[in-house]
This record gives sequence, C-alpha cells and structure tokens, in this order.
Amino acid sequence: MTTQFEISDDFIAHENDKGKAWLEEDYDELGKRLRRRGLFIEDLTQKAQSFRVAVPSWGVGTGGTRFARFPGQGEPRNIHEKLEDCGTIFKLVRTTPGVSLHIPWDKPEDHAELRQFANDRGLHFDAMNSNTFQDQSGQPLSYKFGSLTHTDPAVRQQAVEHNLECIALGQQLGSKAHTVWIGDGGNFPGQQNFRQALKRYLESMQEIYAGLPDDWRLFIEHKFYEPAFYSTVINDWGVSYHCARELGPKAFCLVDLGHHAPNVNIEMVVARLIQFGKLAGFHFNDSKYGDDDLDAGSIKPFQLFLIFNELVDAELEKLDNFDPAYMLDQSHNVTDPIESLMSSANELVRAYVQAHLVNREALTESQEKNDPLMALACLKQAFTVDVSPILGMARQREGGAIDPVATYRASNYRRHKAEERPAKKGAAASGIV
Ligand code: PSV
Ligand code: MN
Repeated sequence: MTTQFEISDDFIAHENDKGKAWLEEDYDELGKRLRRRGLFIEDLTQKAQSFRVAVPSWGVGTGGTRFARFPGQGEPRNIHEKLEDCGTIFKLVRTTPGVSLHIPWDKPEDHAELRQFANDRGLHFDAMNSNTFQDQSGQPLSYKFGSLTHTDPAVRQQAVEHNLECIALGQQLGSKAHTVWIGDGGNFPGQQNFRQALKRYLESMQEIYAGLPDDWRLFIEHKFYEPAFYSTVINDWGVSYHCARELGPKAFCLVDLGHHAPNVNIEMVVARLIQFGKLAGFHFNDSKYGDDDLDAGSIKPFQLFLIFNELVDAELEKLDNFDPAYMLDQSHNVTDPIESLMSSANELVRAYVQAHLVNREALTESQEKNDPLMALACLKQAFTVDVSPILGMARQREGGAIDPVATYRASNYRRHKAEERPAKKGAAASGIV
C-alpha cells in the first residue's frame, strides 16, 4: 500500500506559530473581561478541552439531494478512507475522536483490522447505526413498505436480525450504543393502521433490546416526516419517550435537530427528556425548512446555545441518568465535508462554552421574581460573548490547529486525496442519503 498523505503535527505547529501571538493577546483580553463577571477563563478552556462530539462516517462524503449529487474531489471511497478523513478532522480540532458507523455502508471485512486502523489514528467507534430504510443488494425481502413495523412478520424479523448484527459488530469494534432510526410510515391516509404499526414497532424493538449487552444503550431516533410524507411511526419525542419507557432502562431518546416540525421549541424537548432521565443524545445539524442537514449553528445559533443552556444546567446539577452522546449528522452538498464537520464541531464547543457563561444565580433570581427582561438579558449576555480565543487556545493546547480550516486549506489535503483517490467511473458514493 502506498503511503497516504497526512497532515503532520509539525505542520500544524508551524501554522499555529503564525497566529499564536494574536491568540494570546485576545485570550488575555477576554480573560480580563470575563474576570469582571467572576469567571475564570482557565476553567472555561478546560471545559472546551474536555468537550467531545462524534463524527458520522457518512458525513465525510459529499451528500446530495433527491435532485442531484455533485461529487467532490478526493472523496473517500470506502470505510478506511472515511476513517482517514475522520482522523484528519480529529487531528485539527481535537474534539472528535469518536466515529459513528452506519451499517451496512461501513461493514468491514475484518473488524479487528478496522478497529486497529481507527485506534492508530486516535479514533474509536461511537454509536452504531442500522439501516432498514433502504434495500441492500441480495437482501431477500424489501423495506418498501416498512421494516420493524412491516405487516409481514418475515420482513420484521429480517430488520430485527439486521439490528442484532449491528450490535454484534459494534461489540467487536468497541462501541457502546446502537441508534435505530426507521423510515417506516405511510404516504396516504388510510395506508397504515397507526396503532398496529406502533405495536409492531415495540414488539420488534423488544427483540433488539433483548440482544443489547448490559453496558450498552439503545437510542431511538424520531423524525416527523420523510421518507414517509403523510405519517411516520416514530414521529416525535413523545412517541419516542413512550417507547423508551416501555423498552426499559437501557433505552433512550435521541434528538436529531432536523427532525421536528417547524418552530418546535427543541430546547424544551431537551429539558423534558433530561427531566425524565431519557435523553440519549443528539444528532447535531441545522435547518431552515425541514431535515436540511446543514452545518450546526449555521442557521439558528441562538437555538443551539439555548439547547446547550439546558445541557449545561443539567451538567452543573449533576443529574442522574444524564450522560448525553453527542454526534453530528449532516449532509454536505456544496462545501468540503471536512471543513463543514470541523466548523460544526467548533460551533458546538462554542455553544457549550457560552452556556457556561450564563450567570445561573441571576437567571434563577429573575425567574423567581418574574422578570422576563432580565432573564433574557442573562442568556443574551452569555450568548453575545465571542469565545473564539478560548476555542483556539483549547485546540492549541490539545495539539490541534488554532484555525483548523485555514490549516487544512494550507496543507492541500484535498488535492493530495484527489490524486490518491481517483473517482470510480459512474459510482455513486455509498451511504450518502
Ligand atoms: C435520518 O434522516 C437520519 O437523521 C438518521 O440518523 C439516519 O441514520 C441518517 O439520517 C442517514 O443519513
Ligand atoms: Mn439523524
């Protein structure tokens, strides 16, 4: 195997030298301003250094819409190349050692070899994801009319077995969670018996739950529509919560930010799930209209901050059963996926650090005194602080890049990969939906 191009630690350090002096100046300045509010910048930098979010293996390829896909240069063509790109992201931003796999897109020939390949790059495997929303070649029965909720028990059994296979593979790879998202639903009124479909879902999920190792968690991902355009079986967090409760203590509700009806108060959904001890974690992305899968923080940064405000509140209270798993789930149609994923990871740490700036005593006091104006001001005071110097300093201290996108561009990584990975003629990248 020929040597693949990698961005070296020396190159990152060399690029960092260019921005170091300004970073230190900005960091000192911000530190002084935060001190006036009784905040210690070093504590916040520690928080930023400890933040983790997993990268989706399917996110490093160019996405597409149902109209077209415009492939990028040097796209990864297999799971090893996807992991190479994930390793590059991790090297530059340092917050993303976890990779979430999608099966069968990422099914390895040799799981031990894949685990080693990931470990060699400082990576590990986060939640597994099953796929019963597409038919795979050679698959005996079709999911056209559903999978875990199909009217035919044989189709349901096939879908259950696929999920169990994902869990078994995940055990070999060192994963500790399994995420189930199904596209099951109906396109027309009358097509599906709502109650029967949900009953069948629970029966199928019970079988999957029974196959879950003791130290694993099962994540239920809801979505209000698409691909079913009239009704979806696991359509919202309420249904998800009901199912998680029915299944047992290892089942939790995963919130994908793009999977809600327009204007739903997602931060409140998050607070409810935290309160009920059933928040699994997130698929972070952003959207304007539907499940747009845009970069986290690109459309509604204040919403992202408000979500983190709830998460940090729970973290500071040290609530039971609060151990959310953070993952990105985006589709990159017009940007370089590596750049989008790095920027998104950065936006999450930004929101996390900003949420730590909230003066919680003052907020509680405003709430108790029914002073909405000051309550909002507390949040806005935190949200409007530019914490970029903290993020840059945290990355630098962890060995990453002060400016990940600039360093990535300066390395010409994409040009190198374009040479190393000539596109297969006529091939559609697998796993991009
Ligand atoms: C469905 O829209 C979803 O959010 C689920 O998480 C899938 O696993 C993923 O997207 C597939 O791209
Ligand atoms: Mn998702």
